Amino acid sequence: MDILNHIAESLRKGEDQRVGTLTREAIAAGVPAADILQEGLIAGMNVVGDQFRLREIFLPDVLLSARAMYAGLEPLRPHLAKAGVPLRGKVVIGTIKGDLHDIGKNLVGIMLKGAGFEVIDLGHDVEPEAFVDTAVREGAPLIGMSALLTTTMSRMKEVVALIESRGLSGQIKTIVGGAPLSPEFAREIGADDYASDGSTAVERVKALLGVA
Ligand code: B12
Repeated sequence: MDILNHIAESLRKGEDQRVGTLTREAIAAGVPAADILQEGLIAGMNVVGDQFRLREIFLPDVLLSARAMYAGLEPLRPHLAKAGVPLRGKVVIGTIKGDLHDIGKNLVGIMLKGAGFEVIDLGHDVEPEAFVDTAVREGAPLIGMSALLTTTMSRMKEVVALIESRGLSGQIKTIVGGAPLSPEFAREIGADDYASDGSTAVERVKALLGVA
């Protein structure tokens, strides 16, 4: 079994220390960070998601795998975020109210930082007002929202509505993401854009803010 399969398998089993060690070994062996992320960590988490849906595993198992994901992301972080890129603008990100899933949102934050954006991360379970208040206070032209639950994704439209009701349309743009979302959903709630993964998010944010 190659090292990326080992990482995926250890993440699935929730072995956080092993995932951290294997990730460091893969980095030292020169495996590209993007491959470690996609074919190791995310591949393992996808299996966890499928097993959880089929009720083959339960919430405590998913929590252990989430902890293992973070153990792998930690050494990977500086390699995903390239150093020395000039600042390109501020982005406020967070996971919407009621939703505690933050792995994907954190990955998007890492990728945006790596591309030279200043990222203000409000964490998870974020009130719609907090997104808009922070963007106004910080002078950030973009809000990125994440949702992993079909029950919380609809709350994103409250942020879009707040931007409109405060007369900030055009000044503050929005981009949304998370596994249950789609470009159609983004259009439906009036968000400016949608991205399905971290690297697409970087491209879409650059386009929205008109930076090269
Ligand atoms: C890990 C996990 C958890 C962990 C979360 C730990 C953490 N700190 O995040 C824990 C154990 C806490 C958890 C809890 C729950 N979970 Co959960 N969880 C998952 C799981 C297995 C993986 C999610 C993940 O991290 N994926 C990996 C990341 C990298 O992918 P991602 O989040 O999709 O992010 C990428 C893109 O979507 C995009 N993206 C994400 N955010 C953003 C934001 C922007 C701005 C942009 C542009 C892009 C973008 O880029 C990211 C990077 O590529 C999913 C299954 C799945 N396949 O999604 C279930 C899943 C999301 N959970 C589910 C459920 C039901 C729950 C619970 C309700 C369970 C319960 N009975 O209590 C609770 C909810 C708690 C709450 N209030 O939020 C369901 C949701 C079903 C639904 N229809 O809504 C899923 C789909 C599992 C399933 N198959 O049933 N969960």
